[in-house]
Amino acid sequence: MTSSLQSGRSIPSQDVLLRLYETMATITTAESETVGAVRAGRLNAAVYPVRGLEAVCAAIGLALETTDYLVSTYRNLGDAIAKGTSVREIVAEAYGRSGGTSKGKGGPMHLADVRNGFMATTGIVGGGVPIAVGLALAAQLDAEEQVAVVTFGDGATSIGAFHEAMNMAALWDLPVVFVCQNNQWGEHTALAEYAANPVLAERARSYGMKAVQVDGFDPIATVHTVQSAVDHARSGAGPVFVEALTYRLGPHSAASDAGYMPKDQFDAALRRDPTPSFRRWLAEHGEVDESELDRIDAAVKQVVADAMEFAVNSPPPERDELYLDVFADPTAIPSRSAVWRRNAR
Ligand SMILES: Cc1ncc(C[n+]2csc(CCOP(=O)(O)OP(=O)(O)O)c2C)c(N)n1
Ligand SMILES: [Mg+2]
Repeated sequence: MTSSLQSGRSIPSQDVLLRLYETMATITTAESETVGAVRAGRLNAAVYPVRGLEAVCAAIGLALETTDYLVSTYRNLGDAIAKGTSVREIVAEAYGRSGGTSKGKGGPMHLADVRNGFMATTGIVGGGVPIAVGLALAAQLDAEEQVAVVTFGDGATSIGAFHEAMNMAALWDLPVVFVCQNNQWGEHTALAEYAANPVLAERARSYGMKAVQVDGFDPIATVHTVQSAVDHARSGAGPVFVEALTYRLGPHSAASDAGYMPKDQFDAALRRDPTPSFRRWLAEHGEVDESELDRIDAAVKQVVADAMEFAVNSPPPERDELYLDVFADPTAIPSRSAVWRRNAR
């Protein structure tokens, strides 16, 4: 990676650099294993690759406390790892196994881990935005110093609920950070083909909130930007919109192809692939010893291999589990057939 990586910002401490690299490497490795399992037919689940988003996810993880809230999308592997959910539980959930975050009953598109403040993920594009605003409102009403962060794609900024939520957050100075993962694509449609104004941060500015763009392939710039956005929201100064400029380094979903993406554009983005580029930069600039990076890579490989094994060996949920965690008291809700039988008497 070039010197543009620093973007004129101060270089974080070695501890922060190492944590940043470790999280990014964990995301890249876990992604490669799970997507590989889908393609090999071993994992039958809706898995959405996060390649290209590693720095953005890791920066959010660094900026948040466990008690802070994070709401994500179907493209959630990196966010979940960065927020502190174990790779074991994430992969087991993808396999629909009892060792998963929701005992295998949610699946990868509905990953949630409330103990770690990873509150919800949804397959409804833009659906997480009002949920995060609600969490931020709760934090404000309770006078808690919590911040809610929500991640979503570029396409989500064209959804009505996004605009309703943005307006409310700005009006009430809610402690929420909107992180737009602008990967330049909404499924098979390029940003330039659906957005009259491709600067998505300007959509947020129109609601009177602070809005910034950052190179999401530059981990250090992203760490600085996300951290100051979280600090701003936590101080009570209102919401911030961060448009992280990235590129989708793969197909929309693990089961689809990427043939419609212009090859030159894709190759140019791949040359800036965040995790290997950051590794090279760390070693070349002497910020971290290469042997330390090797040690991290080996540990990460081990964590992911262990998670894959754990998931495959974890049993599916028992039948009795089906109605647990769904309603507060399943017996209080009559089934359709019970109501029909009663009415037929
Ligand atoms: C409300 C809604 N509309 C359409 C879809 C179908 N859909 C699934 S993913 C997707 C693309 C969204 O693009 P973007 O917000 O940029 O996120 P990305 O997938 O690029 O991360 C679409 C249109 C959906 N899931 N929900
Ligand atoms: Mg997108």
